[in-house]
Amino acid sequence: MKIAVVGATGMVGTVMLRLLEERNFPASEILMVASQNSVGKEILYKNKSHKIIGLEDAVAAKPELAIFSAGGSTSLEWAPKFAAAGTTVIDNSSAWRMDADKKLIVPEINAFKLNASDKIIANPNCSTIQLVMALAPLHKKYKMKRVIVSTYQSVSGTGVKAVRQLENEIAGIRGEMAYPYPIHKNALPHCDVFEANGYTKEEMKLAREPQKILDDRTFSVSATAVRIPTAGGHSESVNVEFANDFDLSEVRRLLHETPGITVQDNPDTNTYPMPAYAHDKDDVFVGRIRRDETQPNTLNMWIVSDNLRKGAATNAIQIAEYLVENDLV
Ligand code: 11C
Repeated sequence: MKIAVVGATGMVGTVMLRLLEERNFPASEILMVASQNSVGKEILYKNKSHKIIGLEDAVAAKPELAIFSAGGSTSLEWAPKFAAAGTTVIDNSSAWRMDADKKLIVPEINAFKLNASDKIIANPNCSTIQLVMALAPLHKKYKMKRVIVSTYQSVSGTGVKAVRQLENEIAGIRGEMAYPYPIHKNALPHCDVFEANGYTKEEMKLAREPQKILDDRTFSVSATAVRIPTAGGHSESVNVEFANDFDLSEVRRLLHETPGITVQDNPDTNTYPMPAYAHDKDDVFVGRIRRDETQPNTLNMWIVSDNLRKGAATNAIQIAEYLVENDLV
């Protein structure tokens, strides 16, 4: 199997290569693909040096699979070209997620929908993935009506420029700004661009993507997305109103039994999910599970996950693994 990693030099691309190696992905050949100014440079993979190639050469090489993390405009232009050459594309950008003809996949929830004719498959937004991972088993059992989520998002979600901004501010160095304000000792209620309705694009992803992944438009999600000066992962405070009542110990059991979820929930020992712990792990961590005492059938919880792993690279590679294991590429 020949695979291409498009955006191999980026933050997600770098994690992707590390994971492909860690998980021993069955690739006989790996094409490192990046923008023109990186072409010709070398990347180390499995102790071997690989020359970076451009998109045109990568399409011509006809890999069976291409995993994209190169931004929306690159995906819009190039994913169809790869697909036309017979390559199955797994795309980590927002370009195709809400396209009615493309599937939006979190493997633990809806990989069963994939078939060999899916040539462009969308990977959801990072803050969506960790949210739906925890919501899916509870929705199945108690039926969600409304979700209110507030996020506390890592600077790594914005990219390398934002990570550098935080590092520079901590070190007292004046440098390039990824955000309109300092992020050190600050919290910005502003992830991605604002839309006409006053919400940010990130907030609207959280509102729309879960309905598509869970294939259900009977529940709604209202989101406030906040950038905080952390680097290890995204955190979410989540309030869920269900149609049916629940038992807290059953909620914990359902989450505990869900592959990909680790419950960390013991106030007696100060046990709860944190980005410093979730960093570099693949699971979604859930804790602070408690009843909302202000209204019936309503739950509060706290969800944390490494946004570059399960929120991006791990989820994309799990999709690739599913395609390979089920002979869909
Ligand atoms: C953030 N969620 O943390 C974004 C990063 O749509 O894939 C990923 C953007 C996307 O700002």
